[in-house]
Amino acid sequence: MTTKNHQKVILVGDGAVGSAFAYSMVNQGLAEEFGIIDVVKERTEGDALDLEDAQVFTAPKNIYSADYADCKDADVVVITAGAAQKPGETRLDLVNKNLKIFSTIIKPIVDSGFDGIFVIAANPVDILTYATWKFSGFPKEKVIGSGTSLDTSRLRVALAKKIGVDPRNVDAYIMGEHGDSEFAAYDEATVGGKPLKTVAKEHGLSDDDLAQIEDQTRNKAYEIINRKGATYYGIATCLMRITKAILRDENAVLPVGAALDGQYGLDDIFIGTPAVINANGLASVIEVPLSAKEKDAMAKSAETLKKVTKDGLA
Ligand code: 6V0
Repeated sequence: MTTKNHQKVILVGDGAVGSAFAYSMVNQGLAEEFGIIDVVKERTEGDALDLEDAQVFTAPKNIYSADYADCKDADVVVITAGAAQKPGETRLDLVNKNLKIFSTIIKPIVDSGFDGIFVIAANPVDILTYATWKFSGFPKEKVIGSGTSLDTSRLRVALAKKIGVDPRNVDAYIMGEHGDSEFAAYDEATVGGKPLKTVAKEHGLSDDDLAQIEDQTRNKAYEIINRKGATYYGIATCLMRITKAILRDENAVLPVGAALDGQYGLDDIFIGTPAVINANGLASVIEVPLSAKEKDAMAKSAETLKKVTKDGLA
C-alpha cells in the first residue's frame, strides 16, 4: 500500500463492464479517488462527470478522467479494456486481439511506478491475467484475475433458486478456466455445513439436475449475450467485491483467477480457485480437496489454458 492517506483505484477500459464497475464502486462508497482511462478519452470525461453526481447520495469521491501517469500511487488497477465476445465467439477467440491491447496497456502502468495490485477481467481472463504477470514483471501475488468469480455467482444463484436459500449461503465453487472447460466442484460444496448433494436430494434434485445446472451456468454468458449483446452487471459487481477485499485488507475467501504454485499439481498458470484476498493481493490459494473426477476436470481445464498461453505468448 502507498503512504497517501486515502485509497485510490484506476480503471482501464471504460466500456460496458468498466463503467458498471465504476458505478458499483461509487454506490458502495469505496476508494476516495477513482481515475478512469480509455482510448476514448471523451467517454471517460463524460463518465467522470456523470458518476460524480452520485457521490451526494453515497460518499465523497474524486472521480476523474485519468492518464497512465495517475497509476503511480494507485492501490488497485482494474483492467476491463479490450474487445468483448460477439455472438457465437468463445472467450478464447479473443486471445490475440486482447493480448495485443494488453501489451500496450501494462507497460505504461508499470512505467508510472505503480506498485499496487492488478485486477484483470478482460477475456480470455486467465490468459490475460497470466500475460499481465509476464508483461509487468510483478510478483504473482500482486496479479489477480476475476477467474471463475462470475461463474461461481451464477452457480450459487441457480442453486439457491432451486433449494430456497440465500445465494450467499451456498458454499459452492466453479473452478478451472473461466470458459467452456470450467466445472462445478459439487463434491465439496455445502449449505450451512451440510453437503450440497444431500440438500439437493432433499429438494428433489438428482445428479442429472445438478449437471444441468452446471451446464446452464457454463452457458449463461451466451444466453445473456444473445439477448442484450454483452454481460456486465454481474462481472462488475464481482470486480467491486475483489477490489473491496483488497482495499479493506479483508482476508476474504473469494473465487478468483489465482497463480498456482504446486496446488492441484499445477504451476505456471492462473486459474479459477478459491483464494484468500487481502491488501497484499493473493494471500494464499485454498486448495480444495477435489474428488478424482474433479481433479481430472481441473487438469483438463489447465491443459486448455496452457496450450493457449503457449501459442499466444510464444
Ligand atoms: P466494451 O464495452 O467494448 O469495452 C471495452 C473498452 O475497452 C472500450 O471502452 C474500449 O474503448 C476500451 N479499450 C480498447 N482498447 C483499449 C486500449 N488499448 N486502452 C484502453 N482502453 C481500451 O467491452 P465490455 O466492457 O463488454 O467487456 C470488456 C472485457 O471484459 C471483454 O474482454 C469481455 O470479454 C470481458 N468480460 C469479462 C468477464 C469475466 O467474467 N471476466 C465477463 C464479461 C465481460
